[in-house]
Amino acid sequence: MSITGARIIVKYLESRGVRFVTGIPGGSILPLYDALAENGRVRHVLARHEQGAAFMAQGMARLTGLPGVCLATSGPGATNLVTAVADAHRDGVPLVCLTGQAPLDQLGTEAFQEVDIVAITRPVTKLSRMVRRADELADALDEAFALAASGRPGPVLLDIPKDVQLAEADDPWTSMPGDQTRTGRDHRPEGDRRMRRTRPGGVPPSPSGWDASRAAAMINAARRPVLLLGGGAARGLAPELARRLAEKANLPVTMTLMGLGTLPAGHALNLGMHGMHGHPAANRALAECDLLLAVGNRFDDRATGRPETFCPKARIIHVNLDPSEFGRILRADLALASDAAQALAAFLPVTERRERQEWLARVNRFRSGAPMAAPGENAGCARELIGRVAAKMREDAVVVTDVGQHQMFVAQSFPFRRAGRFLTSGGLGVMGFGLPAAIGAALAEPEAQVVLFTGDGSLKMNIQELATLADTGANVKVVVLDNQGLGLVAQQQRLFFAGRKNASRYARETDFAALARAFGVAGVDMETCACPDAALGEALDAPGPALIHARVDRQAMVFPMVPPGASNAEMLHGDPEIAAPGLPRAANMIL
Ligand SMILES: Cc1ncc(C[n+]2csc(CCOP(=O)(O)OP(=O)(O)O)c2C)c(N)n1
Ligand SMILES: [Mg+2]
Repeated sequence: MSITGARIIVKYLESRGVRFVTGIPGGSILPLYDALAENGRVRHVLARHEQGAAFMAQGMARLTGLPGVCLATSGPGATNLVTAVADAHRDGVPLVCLTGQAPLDQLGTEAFQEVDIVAITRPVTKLSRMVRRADELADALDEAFALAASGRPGPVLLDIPKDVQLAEADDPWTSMPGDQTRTGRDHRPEGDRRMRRTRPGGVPPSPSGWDASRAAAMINAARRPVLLLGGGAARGLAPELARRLAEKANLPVTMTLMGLGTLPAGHALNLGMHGMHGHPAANRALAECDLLLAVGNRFDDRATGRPETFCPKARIIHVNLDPSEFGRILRADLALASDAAQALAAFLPVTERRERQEWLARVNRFRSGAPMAAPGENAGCARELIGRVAAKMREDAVVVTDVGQHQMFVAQSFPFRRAGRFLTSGGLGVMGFGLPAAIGAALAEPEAQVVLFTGDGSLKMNIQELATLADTGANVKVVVLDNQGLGLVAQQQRLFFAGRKNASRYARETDFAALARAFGVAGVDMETCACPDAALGEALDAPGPALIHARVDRQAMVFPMVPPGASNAEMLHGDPEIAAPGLPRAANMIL
């Protein structure tokens, strides 16, 4: 029996257990949309911009660990995906993008909405390819899903000309009766179906090629060790194993932005985030440690500062699933290519119990000596509002941010209690990530409490998705920390460009609560309501979407801060002129 290429795609998605696809239709992908409508079992979420669609799919993928799927038409639809695809590539998020393309016989003729999206996305995908025959679609999809989820996850793009979607091919599910993987899959329960077609490449490589005892000997011999956890350690069993290893060997723990939540806030060994806006205690511990066990991280410059001054006294063990990360920024003494959980499980039995009282006492002194709040921060500050929201959230809430000062305030002060439930654009730092990612997360897990902390600049980058939020009724609470401008930019201008705030302040205020209502989302303005705290509580508790507009200090800056290009030891604790007038700048630096 033969079916169209478009039907093969939809049947494949269904058989794989894909519950949602996101996207916007257009001429060259209409056959696929028609097949989706005919099938009716894979739900399509209509975004208002393809970047929004891709970030929604990312939100689903970041929360569940399963590949998110987004669709776009050829030309502008496809190019609108690119920023979110690059973001998925940088943060290791499994994403499958399916784009329509001009018919095969028009390729290269500058046909209407023809663009070489395969070439455009090649540097920011694990694989980007055109599928030229309907009978290759099932295998191409197999490869795309396996590759997106295997090793270090990432995005894959399949470009599918319109005539390939319309062409007939043998039904891969009935034409290969001897092949178990393609027979009768539609009738199996979803969970059983989901990974059925994943090839062996989907299984993380076993650490059998290396010996955990060498790493354990280094950990055992260390007097001042630190365990550093990145985003790769935030999934599956890794957080629990990391906690057990840290407790057994008394390793103080620091996390990257992507790793936050892996060890719960408040844990005695938790030093918080390190790096540019990290906790001074974490940066000091790294400056003094004699052994760094780094798991699932990639030594991003925002985390390491000037690399040659990072952990200057330490031997370094680097565990990463992707060997191409080794030596890119720092040369480790021992580099182990492994999934985080497998490596931690291998270290645990061979790592010895140690008290390390002197080191822990020293690290605790760092912690009590350097508060996170900058001198002069007032009660109307972002940090305080984040704390109030956090106090009203469940422990398993999903926290999403955009990019800017508000993101760093959240990273510094939200008490993350669960691993894998903090969604933020780390490596690429994309303003506009937050709203669509939060919608995706809420759709993937409808029972979850999802809160988005966004900035007035970032929200405007994908504000059109408020309409999608209203359509879907997804349970997202949008908290806008409005400082009337591009706060993080203004901060750098103030600190490093003699205060010349060019193009970082908005002339007019936006009435975000009214805007939300215009889109069909409940809007609360904290300034105009009689009892702001009660209004905040009510908005957070009410089911379904809501936007909370809060004004925050326009002058506030995020401290501590390592100036770009400086060493993590050169942390500023406050604006020298504001926080400590008259003092030389060096007095505000640690070490
Ligand atoms: C798409 C994109 N464009 C520009 C930037 C550069 N940038 C980083 S933070 C920032 C300001 C963000 O403003 P807002 O969302 O209001 O956050 P705030 O810093 O004010 O809290 C800008 C422009 C970026 N990260 N992403
Ligand atoms: Mg702002």
